[in-house]
Amino acid sequence: MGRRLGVMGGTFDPIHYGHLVTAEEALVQFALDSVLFVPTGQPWMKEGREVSPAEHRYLMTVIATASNPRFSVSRMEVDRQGPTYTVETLQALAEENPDAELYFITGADAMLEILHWKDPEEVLSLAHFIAATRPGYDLAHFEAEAASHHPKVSVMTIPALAISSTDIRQRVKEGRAIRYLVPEGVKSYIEKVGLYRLRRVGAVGSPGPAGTGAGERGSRGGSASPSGSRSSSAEVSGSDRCSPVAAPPRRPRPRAAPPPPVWSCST
Ligand code: DND
Repeated sequence: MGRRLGVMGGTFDPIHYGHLVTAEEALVQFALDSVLFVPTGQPWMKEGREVSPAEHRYLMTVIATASNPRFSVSRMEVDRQGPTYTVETLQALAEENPDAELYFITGADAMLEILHWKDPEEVLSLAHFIAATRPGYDLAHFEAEAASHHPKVSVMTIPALAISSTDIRQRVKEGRAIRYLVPEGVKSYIEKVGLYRLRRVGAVGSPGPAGTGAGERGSRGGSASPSGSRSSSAEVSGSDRCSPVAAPPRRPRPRAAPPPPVWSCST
């Protein structure tokens, strides 16, 4: 029997314990040999939304999976030019691993979107799909959708972890705790690089398969050093890029305090 290779695709902005539990459950429940995490390069379906640079998302995924010998991370989508399409990833993985059966792991809700992905029939022909549902998930809703009936789609129940990347980003922005939602190393990386704290500047266009509209913002914008010591102008606007400049003149008022400095960020 060939190897059973799990493929966990995601934007991972940031990766969290919900993603890791899902991959581990798939490994055990579907007797997979290993799981390959594949962070997206330019997730075209998130267009119009700011997405952190691919290099940061890739590094956080490496950090999060480092302690599990059966998890590894691919740069394939990060290094590929243009919008990220799963069909191209699965084609490349099938070619590189001719002895392996591919199992694409995804949340059930994301699974239902698959008919809107690029070349959905081809995607479904290249891999088995494991759709993860949490206890209490409305299975009737899932089963009512056409994609769930495909012979290559299986449902997997996982422990409920109401964690989302959206919530984590919001928490960081508001200075709230994210400990125990993400691995400690990912938390440290977010703090060190300053992700999610400030609004990023710059935009990268990424049309969808039908060439739809403007792309996501800043998904690949510049490369980050692995040490995270410096970010490019299209990434996080750190304090090293900001300096006080003279405040605009104000009408003098009796006993008025001096005007505060205005911060200007070079881009
Ligand atoms: P997301 O942006 O949803 O990733 O992307 C998932 C995959 O779909 C990626 O590989 C994309 O390239 C692919 N995709 C999307 C759209 C179009 C196309 C391809 C195309 O080819 O045209 P997230 O980082 O948000 O989440 C990663 C996975 O983890 C998802 O499957 C999500 O449902 C799941 N997840 C959870 N599972 C369990 N518990 C939680 C979860 N939070 C997210 N708490």
